[in-house]
Amino acid sequence: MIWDRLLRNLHLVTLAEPGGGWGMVRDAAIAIRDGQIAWLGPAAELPHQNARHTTDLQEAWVTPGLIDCHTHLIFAGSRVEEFERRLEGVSYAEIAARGGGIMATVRATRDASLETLVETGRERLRNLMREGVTTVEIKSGYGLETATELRMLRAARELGRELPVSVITTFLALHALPPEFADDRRAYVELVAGEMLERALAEGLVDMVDAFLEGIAFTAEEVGRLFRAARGQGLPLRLHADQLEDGDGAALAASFGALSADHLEYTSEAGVRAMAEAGTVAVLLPGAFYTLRETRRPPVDCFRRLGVPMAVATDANPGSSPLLSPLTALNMACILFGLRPVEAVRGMTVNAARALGLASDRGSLETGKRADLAVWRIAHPAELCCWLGADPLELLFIEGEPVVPPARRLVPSRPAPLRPSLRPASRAARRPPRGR
Ligand code: DI6
Ligand code: FE
Repeated sequence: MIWDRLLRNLHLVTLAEPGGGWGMVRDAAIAIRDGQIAWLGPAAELPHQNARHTTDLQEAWVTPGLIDCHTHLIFAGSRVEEFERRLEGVSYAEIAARGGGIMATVRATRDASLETLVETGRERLRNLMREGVTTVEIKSGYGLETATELRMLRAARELGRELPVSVITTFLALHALPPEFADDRRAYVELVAGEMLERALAEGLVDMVDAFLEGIAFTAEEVGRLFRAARGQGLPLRLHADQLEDGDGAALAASFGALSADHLEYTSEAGVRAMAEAGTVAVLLPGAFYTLRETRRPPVDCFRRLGVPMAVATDANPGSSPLLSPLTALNMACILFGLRPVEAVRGMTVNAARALGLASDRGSLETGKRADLAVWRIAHPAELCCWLGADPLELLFIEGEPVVPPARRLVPSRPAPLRPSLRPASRAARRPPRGR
């Protein structure tokens, strides 16, 4: 059998060990066929070398492509003013209560065209790919009205078509209460759980459903209304839970059999126990913890003790986690939450795949799984967590096809190109203006 591609002269981090280790194999090879891993192991055991393409990876380390399982990558506008307010001591919840925070992004996103959402989202997603991401989840939730929620999800789908990365979409219309419904919360929840979800589903825009359960957002009863509707449609569930206070969110997520509960800084032991029983993944978001200068850490020891798998994600969003660097999220998971490097990296591969319900086809390097690979110029896989700003990614393979990591872009909040005054003078710009 001829392989489509043979990668040789590399070291493997399979993350396929049930015990939770790295699964390192030095001096290894990977054979790819039909976009999947057809064989992998020590080079000395390679059954044959018949391949259409052979690539010498020059002793690089190969991990599964990273999976960023929680992002709010599609939005318009900027929240730098809020950043400054928070540094002056105003809290995230106070800013939200004054109509800023999520609502500020909602106003800008409602005004943005599909093209703008795609263009700015693309730049952000390219930054994630630059650091090894091959699968990303993108949430709606900055529309809070049918047209804009659908436009956000269409933009996410468009990115999945344009770029080689896999995009998973999440319907998060229960993210904040829009002011039009300030006097009738119930009507908003009914709209979301009814017509809005139905229309998004009819257009094929929804892979999963999420909600923000928090004192500043929605109650357990309101989330339950949406979750029952979503479950009735066979949709997998996630939940933003216990980020700013213990709202019994972990237990609620578990009671619905949610794939994951996310944030979890204030989750109680009873909540962790419920997650363990339901097989719900704990998605840790250290970028939000860092940005909001939180002090209460998620109960990592309890997750370990009770066997709840931990995932790590960027939570990339313009307010609480302006973070487009998955490797920085790994570093923060270690430094701020005390994860071991192997736990952090598993959190953005195997366990992130579980949080997205995709563990059967990605997240670890095993025969039969997708050949989504990140090739790193490092001396040991723990270096992915240890360095900041090192830019160690050499190459990606997505479904077995090589993808050169995109160049970094510095201004991901506005559509390219930059304002002409900031652009280096081009030949055309230097040409004297034509007479009128
Ligand atoms: N939790 C978060 O971390 C994001 N949404 C949520 O429910 C924050 C979104 C934002 O501040 O814009
Ligand atoms: Fe979030």
